[in-house]
Amino acid sequence: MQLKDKRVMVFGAGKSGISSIKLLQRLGAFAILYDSNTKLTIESFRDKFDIEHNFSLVTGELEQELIDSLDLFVLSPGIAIDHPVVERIKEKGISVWGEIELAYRFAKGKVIGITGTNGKTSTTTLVGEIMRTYFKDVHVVGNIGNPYTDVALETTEASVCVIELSSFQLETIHEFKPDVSAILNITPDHLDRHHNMETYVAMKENVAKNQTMAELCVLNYEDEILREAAKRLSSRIMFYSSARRLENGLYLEGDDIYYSVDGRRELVCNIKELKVLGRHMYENIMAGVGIAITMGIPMDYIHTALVNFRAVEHRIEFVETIKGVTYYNDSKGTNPDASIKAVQAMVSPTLVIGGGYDKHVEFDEWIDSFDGKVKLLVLLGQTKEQIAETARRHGFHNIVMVEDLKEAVRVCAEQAAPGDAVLLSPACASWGMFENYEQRGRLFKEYVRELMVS
Ligand code: UMA
Repeated sequence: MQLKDKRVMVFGAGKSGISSIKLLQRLGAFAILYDSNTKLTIESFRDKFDIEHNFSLVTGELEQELIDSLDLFVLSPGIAIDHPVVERIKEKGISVWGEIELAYRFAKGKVIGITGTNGKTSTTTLVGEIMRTYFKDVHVVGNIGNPYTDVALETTEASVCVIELSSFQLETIHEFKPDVSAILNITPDHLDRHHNMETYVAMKENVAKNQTMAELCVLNYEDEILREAAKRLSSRIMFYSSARRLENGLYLEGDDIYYSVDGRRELVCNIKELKVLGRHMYENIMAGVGIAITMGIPMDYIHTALVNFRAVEHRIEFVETIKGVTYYNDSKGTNPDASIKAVQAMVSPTLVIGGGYDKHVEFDEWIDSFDGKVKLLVLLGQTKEQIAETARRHGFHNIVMVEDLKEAVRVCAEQAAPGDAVLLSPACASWGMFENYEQRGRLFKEYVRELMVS
């Protein structure tokens, strides 16, 4: 679709919306930014893009006449496709594209799409680093925080875009077709948005929905949902496993990761060479290696990137050791499964800070994973009562309720003994109390560092 002189409305004035507007302006479209927040003014965008040129801002109620005048509607990931405004747009037969679809239609080069409930950011970062050892023009974009629309028009046939994709972003793709995709794992998350697990799984599978036998999807063999999904997908499949030897694909055996083709295996690396820890990280590594092999990267380039790869910020990130207590920031633990992996990675008695935005998920398995290792649970946010009730039901009673993160850090500092670990891994999103998980993680680190001077 040519967008020159077309009237395109973008819903959501966050990162994705602003980048979409910039792209639309460059394409010669008339861009209308729409947001529910009535406090926004045109002036708020002066330093973001050219507000004088082919642009208007609308907030609050949407006039039907304006809707009728639109050629295309672009949706930010934070807004659901069943939002009443979006329903009105669909009723008029106007196409609704996500920000990813918009970027894809105008981008060139190779595309790698990575999704899954957990490990997306680490894997996307790793794949970006491997790609950079071999290709000149690599862009790491998507849910990781850099909108794809920001780079779409800079790409050439020689470019590689590595895209982290959330289930939100995959709700609104149409023609998006990655050359290589990966689904890392699927466990309950975002059920408030997708309503049920079936829809959530379907959104994740969307990453591969347009792929054919000319493209490949990398899947975790140890995830039962994905093993089933493989039967439905129309792409070629490459599996990886952290628990068994595979005839074809990647697997972890002892301390070694192998790549196998018809049973003939090649050593990828020994996990002792790596700077990252935990079975979940070895799984992410295997997914990344599967993608890299498919992109034609020689094993020695892959190996170099693997041994240099470090954990990303907010993912079981070491903060400080103060009075013998070690603090870890796992603010990226925004669902129970991620937080289970963080608890499992701890090697000493641990005080956990949890709770946050309510995504309508259950916390039973997270509490079960405490397994005698967690000595105190400090809870905050919308979900604190639900988590406390679940914990008590599972026989865990050492719980302290707090009002905010600062108080949580203070309580932990008071109750921890030398040799203990304090882990911020909330099992919940940050929304409602913080702008995002990054802000929550940064504040946690700030509060921890304040303990050093107190
Ligand atoms: N808005 C409305 N009406 C609504 C809801 C929101 O007008 O009903 C407006 C808000 O007023 C605000 C804007 O929409 O102005 C925010 O849009 P957004 O929520 O889509 O946020 P962006 O800043 O565009 O960030 C999005 C992703 N956010 C979400 O999916 C919630 C970012 O992922 C992503 O990094 C960014 O695009 C760039 O691609 C963050 C995230 O939390 C990290 N992702 C979730 C996760 O990882 O679990 C999915």
